[in-house]
Amino acid sequence: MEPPGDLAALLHGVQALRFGSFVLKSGVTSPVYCDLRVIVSHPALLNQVADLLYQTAQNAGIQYDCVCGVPYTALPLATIICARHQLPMLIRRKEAKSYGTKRLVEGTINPGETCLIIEDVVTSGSSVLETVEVLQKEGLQVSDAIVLVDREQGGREKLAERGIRLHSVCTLTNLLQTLHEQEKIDAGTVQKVREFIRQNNVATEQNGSITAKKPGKAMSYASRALLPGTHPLASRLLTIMEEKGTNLCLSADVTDSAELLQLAAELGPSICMLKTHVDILGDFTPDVSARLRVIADQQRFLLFEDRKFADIGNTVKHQYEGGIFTISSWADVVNAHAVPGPGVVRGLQEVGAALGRGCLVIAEMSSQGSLATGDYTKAAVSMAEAHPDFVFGFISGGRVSEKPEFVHLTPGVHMQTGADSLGQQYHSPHEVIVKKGSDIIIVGRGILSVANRLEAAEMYKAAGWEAYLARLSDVET
Ligand code: S5P
Repeated sequence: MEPPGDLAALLHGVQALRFGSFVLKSGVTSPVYCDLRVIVSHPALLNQVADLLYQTAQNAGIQYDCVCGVPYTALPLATIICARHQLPMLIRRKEAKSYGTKRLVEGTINPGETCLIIEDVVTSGSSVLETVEVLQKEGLQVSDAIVLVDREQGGREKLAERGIRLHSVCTLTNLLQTLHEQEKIDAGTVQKVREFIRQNNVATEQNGSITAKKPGKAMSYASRALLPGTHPLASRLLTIMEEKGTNLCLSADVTDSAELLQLAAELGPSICMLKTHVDILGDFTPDVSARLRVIADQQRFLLFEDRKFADIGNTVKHQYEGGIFTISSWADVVNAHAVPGPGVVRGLQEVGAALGRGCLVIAEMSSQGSLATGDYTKAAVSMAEAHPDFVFGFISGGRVSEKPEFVHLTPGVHMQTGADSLGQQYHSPHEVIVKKGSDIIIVGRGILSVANRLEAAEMYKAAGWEAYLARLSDVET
């Protein structure tokens, strides 16, 4: 949801957002100060902010039983939301009473229920986490927090590492942009604040440059999205994954266009990517890819045409751009075999780079007897890493590159491990994500051959995500 254009001006107008020089609790001097305590004196704005927070939760499709505001600024906001929408509320005490019940949470707690967190501003995420921990100790489930302003200083990643998704109405960057457009702040201020955000990120190292603290295996998708070397398409993908809570790519290997479009629409919320083989459709027309594009944009997933280009650069250029499929006009992602050498990537890049597309290099294959092993795999990885402006990841059995900017996608995933009659070999989501360190599970028949495909997709989504969270918390690595 886009925040209304006047939100920035209103917050600035009541001095909830100020620019200058402020010494923060931590002792650091900040060029921006964002504190919403003052909005209780402005009832219309208070209501508007509460509405925006509620709408953000609705738009994200979050299911919850009760609401808790992080004390104290978000308490009136949570109160308005709960009163207006008839939702039970919980109040977290900052200190337990020294007399009486000594409770840390007021209100009726029903263990097992899901509680939504409301917050005004997130910087490091620590205030949200404190509240989450108190609620979890009471037996409540907490997986989502809604915030008005994300200061983009690493709080989102910190929370994600603890299994909490942060949904923000707007970011400090959004507010800066709007105020600059409205000529309320000058370019120098925008620059100073941007630099401050960059230098003061809890998800980065002390020297202020955004670098990976740990290799890709233990970093969150969200923090990898922020690395300076991450391809913009990979950033988008990693952000979608974190926001939707899914690392599932559906391999939509069907031969009928209507069925493909129906799958995209119905399973869209469960996936971060839809993989196609458009050349197996018996009734392909350009209208099919156009419609697929609309669904992908609406439902926020990427389109991956699994064309596996494997020819000289000049030929793959034509195959990518032309023919009846005009793949580059609609597919975000394509893949290439390394066998022709780097010319295949360069040819594809000539067509795709300007369109903002990206490519995966096939470093390993899931099929029995595959020749893509050992030195071939190493050479494929080097080829990919040498073209970071276009190649953003791999098709592989597990993690083949130590660079956290690169994304690994693994096919041959099924709850029932084993093989099919033609040499496909299957591993479980847990094995692929936790043991092999891949990022995305590609599932075809595990979902397509089940009567209730949506239910199966949700099951793979949950299994993939659970494995990712286990990897983050280093549980079973
Ligand atoms: O090594 C590979 C690479 C790919 S992209 N092994 C694969 O199976 N694939 C593709 O993943 C394959 O073309 C198919 O579309 C999908 C696996 O389908 P499933 O039904 O076996 O899950």
